[in-house]
This record gives sequence, C-alpha cells and structure tokens, in this order.
Amino acid sequence: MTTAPARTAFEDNDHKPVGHGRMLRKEDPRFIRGKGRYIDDLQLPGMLHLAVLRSPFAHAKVVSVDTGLAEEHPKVRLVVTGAMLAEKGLAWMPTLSNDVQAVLATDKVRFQGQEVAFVVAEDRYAARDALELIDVEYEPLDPVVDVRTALSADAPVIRDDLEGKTDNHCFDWETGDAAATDAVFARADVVVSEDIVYPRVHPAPMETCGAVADYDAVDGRLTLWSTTQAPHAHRTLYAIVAGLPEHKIRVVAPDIGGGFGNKVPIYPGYVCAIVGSLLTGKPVKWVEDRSENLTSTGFARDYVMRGEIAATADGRILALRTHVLADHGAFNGTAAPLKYPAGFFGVFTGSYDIEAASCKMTAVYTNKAPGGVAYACSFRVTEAVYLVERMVDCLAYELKADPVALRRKNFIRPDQFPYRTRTGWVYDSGNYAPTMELATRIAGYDELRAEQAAKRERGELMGIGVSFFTEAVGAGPRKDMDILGLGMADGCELRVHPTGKAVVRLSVQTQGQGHETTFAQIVAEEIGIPPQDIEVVHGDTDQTPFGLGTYGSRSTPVSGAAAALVARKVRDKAKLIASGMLEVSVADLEWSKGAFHVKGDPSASVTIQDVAMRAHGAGDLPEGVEGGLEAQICYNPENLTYPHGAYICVVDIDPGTAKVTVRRFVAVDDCGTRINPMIIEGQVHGGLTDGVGMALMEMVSFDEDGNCLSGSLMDYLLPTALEVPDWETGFTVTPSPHHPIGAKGIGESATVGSPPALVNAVVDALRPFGVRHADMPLTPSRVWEAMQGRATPP
Ligand code: MCN
Ligand code: CUM
Repeated sequence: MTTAPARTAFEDNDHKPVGHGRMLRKEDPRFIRGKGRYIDDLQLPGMLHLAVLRSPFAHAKVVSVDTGLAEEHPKVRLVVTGAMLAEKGLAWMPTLSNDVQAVLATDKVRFQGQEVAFVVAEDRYAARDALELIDVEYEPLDPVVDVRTALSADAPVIRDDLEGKTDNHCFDWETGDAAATDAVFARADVVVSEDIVYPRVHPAPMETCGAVADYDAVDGRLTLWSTTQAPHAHRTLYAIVAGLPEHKIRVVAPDIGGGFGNKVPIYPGYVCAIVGSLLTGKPVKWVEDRSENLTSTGFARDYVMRGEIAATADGRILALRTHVLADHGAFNGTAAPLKYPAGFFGVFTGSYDIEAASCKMTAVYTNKAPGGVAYACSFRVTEAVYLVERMVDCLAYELKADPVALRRKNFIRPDQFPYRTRTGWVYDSGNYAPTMELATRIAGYDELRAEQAAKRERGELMGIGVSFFTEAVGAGPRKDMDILGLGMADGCELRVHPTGKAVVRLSVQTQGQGHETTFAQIVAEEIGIPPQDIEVVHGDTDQTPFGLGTYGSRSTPVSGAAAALVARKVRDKAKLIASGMLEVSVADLEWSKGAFHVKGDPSASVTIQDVAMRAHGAGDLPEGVEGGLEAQICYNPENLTYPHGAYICVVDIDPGTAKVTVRRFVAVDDCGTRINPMIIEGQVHGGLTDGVGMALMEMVSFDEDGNCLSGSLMDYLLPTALEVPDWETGFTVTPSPHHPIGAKGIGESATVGSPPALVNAVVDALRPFGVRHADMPLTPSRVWEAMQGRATPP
C-alpha cells in the first residue's frame, strides 16, 4: 500500500520520463489553443443543415403532419416525416436494450421532445425557421408521469406499438436469494427500512450531441462524424438498421466535449442525418441545442428504492433486501450488457461481508425521454452504492453507532478476496481498512466529531458524512457480456516505425479522459519508447481495430490491458531480433526499460530503437522472424475490476435558510496501479463535482402533463467552482490480480461514491431534528422540509 500525505497529490512516480507517471496531457496544447475539432467545427463543401421538429406533448396521437408550407421555403431542400421513413422501413430502430424506438413518430408521440419530423435546409437558421411551417395535428392523450401509478389498471398504455401490450410494464428482474434473505431478516435483532429515491438526472455534457453524415452515392460509402462513445458498435448497428454494408461505413468520433454516458446510445438525430444525406446526396449536419439535449437524450438514474437492512444488536450487518421501481421512460434505451437489464445494480451489497441479499426490480414505461444508464454511473453502480451506503447510515442512526466504525466492522477482509458476493459478483481484490483509515486521517475525523459536538451545543448545524464504495468496472468477459450480441472485448494494434517511433490504435474513444496521453504511457512502460514518441489513434473505425467503446470506465480495464499486452507482444518479437543482433540466445538477454542487454555483459546492448531499425532494415533477421515490428490483439477480460474508495464530507447548514455548504471533502481512491496520477486526480475532481450537483442541485422533473421542467441550464442546475470545496484527495494501491498491469478503472468512481457521502453528511447535520433520511437533491427547500419533520415531496 502507498499512501499520500494529506492535501498533496504528488507521488512516487511523479517524474518518470518513460511509462506511468504524472505527465502533462498530450491533447492539451490543442485544446488550450482552441484547436480542438468538434462536430460543429466540421465544414464540408455543399453541406446542408438539419433541424428536428419535436413533440410539445408528452403523450398524443399524431393525426396528421402537413409539410407543404415548409417545403415551399426557398432554402429548404428536404422535409421528412415518420410516414416517409416508415415507407423505407426506417421509422423504428433498435435500442441498446433490444427494445425499439421511433426515429420519427408515426402513430403517437410518447414523450415531450420526441422527434416528429426533420427539415434539411441550406443553413441552420432556415432549417429552424422551417420547422415552424410544419403543421402537426395532435390528439392529446393522458400522460403517464408518476412511476408509482404507471402500472395501475387505468393507466393509459404507452407502448401500444408493441404487439399485445396491455400495460406499461417494461421488465422484471431479480437477483440474490429471496428465501434465504427473508430467513435472515426473520432472526435479526434489528431491521431498518427506508424509502430512497435516486432522482432522474442528466449528464449534460458541455458539447451537445450532433453528427455530420456524408453519403457518397458513387462508391456507396457513408462517412458519419458523430458524437459517439462507441464508434465501432455504432457502425455495426447502422449496418444492421440501414442495411448498408459495414465495410462501406466509416464512423468518426472527432474531439468530444464530454460524454458521461450521454453519447453511448444511437439517437434519432444521427439516423435523420444519415437519411438526409442519402436523400439529398449532400453532407448533412445536425447539432442539437441545449434544450434538445436536456429533454430528449439519455437521462440517468430514476430509481425508486425501498431498502431494508438487517443486523445484530452489536452492529454486524446480516442481510440487505431491496425492491426497486425503475422508470425507463417511453422506450427502453438503457445502454447495458444484454443480460444485465439493471446494469450492475447487483453489487448493492457494497463492501460488506453479509449473509444474504436479494433484490426485486420492476421497470416501467412512462411518458418521459428514454435512457437510464448514463452520467458516470458504472452501469448503475451509482444507484447500488447510494442504496447500501444510505442504508448503512440508517442502521448507524438506529444503533447510535459511529458510521466509520460500523463500516469497518463489516468490511470484506483482505484474506477473503477474490470475494464472491451473495448476488454472485466476484470482487477481484480489495483492502478496505487502510483506505478508510487514510480518509479518516486526512479528514481528522475524531477532531471533526469533537467540533461537531461543540457546535451542536450551540445550535449550529454541522454534518460529517462517510461513504465507502466498491465499483464494478471493465465490462466485460464476453461469456457473460455483450451489447446487442456484440461481445465486449477490445482490439488494439501497435506499430513501431523504423526510427523507433510508434503508433498505437485503440478501439476506445476519449471524451476528455486523456487517452492520448495515458495509452501512450501504458505502451511506453512496456516497450521503453518515450510516450512523446507514441501516437495514439482512436475514434475512427477506418483507422482502428474493432472494440466496444468507452463507457462503464472500461477503457483502462479492457483496452488498457490490450495496449499493455500488444506492447509485450511487440517486445517479444523485438527480443528475437535483438538476440540476432547481439549474437546470443534469447535466454541470455535481459530487458531493462528500452533496451536488451546481454546478461553479465552490460556493454553489449541494443535499444528498442536499434531493434526497430533492424526489423525494417537491410540484413538478415533470425530464422523464422518476419520483418517489421508490429502486432495486433483482441483482449477479452477475464473479470471486471473492482476499484474502491472511502469518502468523507463535512457540511454546514444555515439554520435560518437551510442552505447546505460543503466545507470539506476528502476522497481516497484505490484504482489499483495508477497510470497517470494527474489525470486520475482530474477524473476524481470531476466526479466529486458531479456528486455535489446530484446531491444538492440537479434533478430532471416533470409536471403532471409530462412537461419537462428542466429543459435549460436555468432550471437544470449544474455545480460550478462556487459550490465546491478544495478537494482533498489521497490514494491506496491494491492492484487487480487479473489485469496485466494491475490497473482498475477510475472514470466514474467519484460520481458513484460522492452522493452518499454528501447526503449522509446533510442527514448527520439534521440529527437534532430526528431526520434519518431525505431525498436528493437537497435544495434549501427540501432541507427545510426535513427540518420541519416533513418528508420530501415527490
Ligand atoms: N487512469 C489511470 N490509471 C488508472 C485508471 C485510469 O491513469 N488506474 C486514467 C485512464 O488512463 C484514463 C482515465 O484515467 O485516461 C479514465 O480511465 P477509465 O477509468 O478507464 O475510464 P474511461 O477512460 O473508460 O472513461 C470513461 C468514464 C466514464 S464511463 C464516464 S461516464 C466519464 C468518465 O470516464 N465521462 C467523462 N470521465 C470523464 N471525463 C471527462 N473529461 N469527460 C467525460 O465525458
Ligand atoms: Cu454510465 S456513464 Mo459512462 O459508462 O459512459
């Protein structure tokens, strides 16, 4: 274990010239000069612009769509309706969860903001103007807005497009052992239950979604530049949906201004852009505006959970039980491995060694935008961790136990790893106590408790919140995990050029995580070429091997492993060549970063650059060795990786206004081997900020007619530097035993771990009012309600 002193981020591997270390980001010179290349920067000759007409109603019959006036607009080239798409068999497309979703509405609109028609015009303004010339006659229907009544007998049926559908039931899902869990609950000394809502939130990336489609009718090639986190998977789906041959489709993800899961699904807008280009023969650009992004693209969470925890009187946690009502919106657009309709919610047993657990989930359709798995969620580990970490605090409340001590007492012990949970997940490695210990040390936990006691005497409201999480990231072993039948393995290719410079080609795609830097560092560590001499190519299906893309913090666990292994493969070949150059057997060679040495003769050595030249140069290579120095692999992970962390938050609440101020936040993360500490710190800072947003400010809400009330950043509040404290970070290192370099993912850890710490802190501050739980977002009005002893309004 390595530990960082409090309030510093500098580490042992700070200044390594080669390999893992705190290296500045290679992509930043481009970004800080304003030279990033985003979708909307793309200008092609003759390019046309597309705008989408969206439904004002949450639920309505589409009686007629009259496009006559719009077509007369002098700058309009094309107007397309659902009926026109239906003629081509393109009105519906599959979602990532094997449901179907309307590209353009034909029969009904099912959420406010749903795509109804599109216009392609000579410029963006004309396209927008012409939308107003389209006359749609709607016949409004009662909307289903409240997830709790979606299944009642008189609820209107939203998905009457599905054959035989007579209700709004989406799916049921169960995990764990219900009977065993009930038995443990029956003999427990203490049982605590609580209703917990994880509200609907939105990833709200800085750049909204968009695409430029360019169909070349002569050679039948489609190029689609789009804001996608998964270019290869999208290419395959376009091939399947549009019937275009896959080798004629090129999907390019240029620079992406934040994804956070929002850019995993295929949106109707992308398909409309493709149709627009097919029909006009011109490149067509579609870029949505902020409101379109907030109201119609993949949301996150929206779980209504009943949690129950059973324990002994002295605080030994015995079992967890939960019932979940999941709101999936109008189409099940969840992006998750097919066998996992609730994502990885099954890890809701958290970091604790318990006897039994069970979960029963019912998912329903409502008249809201589709989505569900997004916003740095680790495939719903966010919801799972929030549930268990709130329940452990509810138990601490009832037992009058210290939340740190209660957690420590129940941790899975280091000797129990690999640890199989009661819901069947195998945690690869973990060492929880030292991580918790470091967090309490940085925070000065005992002093904080003393300060709190003194303040309570004076009627001041100070809260200390703790959370501990274990994530499951790196989907995933292809025997269990696929997206619409595509196995979740990743290709990687490495070429070393004659002069010893290298190019590594990845199937994953960065949205700001710094892959151009960190993947160069992984390869550098393995073959000793400086990271500056290694170019990372990604985000272009024509340039990179197939793989499933970036989400679920899988890039490091899966593609990171691929990059290390492909580099080792190249190094193995380099060793054969070096043995020829040094005229010794392979067994007599030693590798030390960047060069092969003859054992016992330090003067006899060749560098990797020497070998690269030889591999391409004149002269003989050893028997059976081909020229060139390159390799390709496809990596199928053996298991997920399970990073963990301990977070401690300190809040002050103004007793007069109920406003919460986050005074301090300590985050100790363990993501195994750390590739770039600076980038990790950036990921953690971002995720913690997300956590403050969700815990205190963010919520997608609807009125009773299904109007989305958070369609702008005036209403959907995002945190800024003003709402967040100076983050205090630390780390421990528990390598993954099955990952070639021991690395685990980090990209979503802080978003997963921080909301419970914050809510636990607020609830802790409200202890004098007898508050055991209050739902996010803890706005002043909600905190005020809690102080008055009233439950959170839905
Ligand atoms: N890293 C490291 N050492 C480790 C683990 C990771 O140095 N042990 C580095 C990686 O090399 C990478 C970064 O940290 O540069 C994140 O790695 P990883 O945890 O593998 O996550 P991904 O690269 O797969 O990123 C996806 C993850 C997800 S799913 C969401 S959602 C999210 C997140 O990343 N979206 C982001 N962080 C984001 N950060 C930015 N700036 N923008 C987004 O859209
Ligand atoms: Cu769940 S958001 Mo990320 O996995 O792209």
